Amino acid sequence: MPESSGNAGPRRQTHPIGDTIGQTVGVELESLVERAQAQIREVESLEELADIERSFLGKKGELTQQKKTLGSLDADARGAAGHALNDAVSTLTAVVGARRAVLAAASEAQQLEAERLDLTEVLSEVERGHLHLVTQARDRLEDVFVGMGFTVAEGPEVESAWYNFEALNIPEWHPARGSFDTIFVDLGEPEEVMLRSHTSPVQIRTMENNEPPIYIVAPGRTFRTDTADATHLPAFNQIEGLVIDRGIGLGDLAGTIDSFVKAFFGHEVKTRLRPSYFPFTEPSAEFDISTPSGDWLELGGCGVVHPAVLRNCGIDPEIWQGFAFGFGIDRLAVMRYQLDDIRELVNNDVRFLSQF
Ligand code: FA5
Repeated sequence: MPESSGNAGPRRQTHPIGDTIGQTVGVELESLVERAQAQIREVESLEELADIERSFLGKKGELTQQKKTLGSLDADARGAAGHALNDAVSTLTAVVGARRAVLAAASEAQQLEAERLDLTEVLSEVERGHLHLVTQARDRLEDVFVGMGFTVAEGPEVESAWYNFEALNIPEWHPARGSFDTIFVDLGEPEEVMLRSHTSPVQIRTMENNEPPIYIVAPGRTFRTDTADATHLPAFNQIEGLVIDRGIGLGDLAGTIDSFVKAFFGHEVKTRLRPSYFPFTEPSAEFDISTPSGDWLELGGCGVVHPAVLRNCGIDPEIWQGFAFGFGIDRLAVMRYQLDDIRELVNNDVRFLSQF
């Protein structure tokens, strides 16, 4: 139904504040409401808004005080002034509510902005790390050998006496056993479980589990009671090589070592074999590489796989022959990067490591 039906309009208009006191109340109220609205419009924080709300609408607020004057008016004027006061309270409550909503939204937006993470931000100076020298050398060795047709094998760092010694033709009484400076683990029979002192046990594990022909390299950590000095670490890395095929001899070993050294160090570097002794190879040799100053540097040991080792792994030495080699990756990194002391590799001095 349309509102202008000829009936009485809103109460405020049908009950004008008639008498003097009523007029006084009406005028004061109007200016109070205007003053309050102006203050509310200008307020910039929720806390200040709450103060203003309290000062007009609170228990001791100005509007509440006005209500207390109603008792001194006559009945008619009291009714009109009462309505006017209630209207003023509702108006101000609505204005405070609207302002509070605006301020709350602004404060939330401000907080979101402060907590914003710019995922598209590009940092200009990113300090990138890189692989450790020994890891770089190991990766490169694997690449070179894989390029020559080898696959990469692995074995455990904790070994039994069988794999670390006996299957490699080093029985308990053998003097070579003492030369490996083994670190034993306090498990099972005394001196039966140990940290592997070389990567040669991986030869045995590979031959036990694979039919020849075999062409593997096995890089990994090895451990000895050696005291750390310029050329020794108690925990160091070796890489083992093993080839088992028909008609393999010392010439294949020498050719393989020479090819690998030239691929790793460069074509100008020469290699040589010197007679040596290992119980698991016969004949055995140490292999050296030439240095720019004309000296020779020992890189590792090698030899033709001993028939007893083949038999220990169930391989018939009448049909299959092979060669093996093993050398220190840390010492190789020392040579390649011309370091003075092998301990630099484990001091973890970032100023040193970041140069490579
Ligand atoms: C062996 O460990 C034999 N298993 C190598 C081998 C494999 C011979 C296959 C024949 C056939 P040797 O003890 O010499 O050999 O160690 C080989 C290389 O490991 C050394 O030439 C050296 O480069 C490195 N090496 C040995 N002890 C340490 C150490 N404490 N710190 C750093 N590198 C070491």
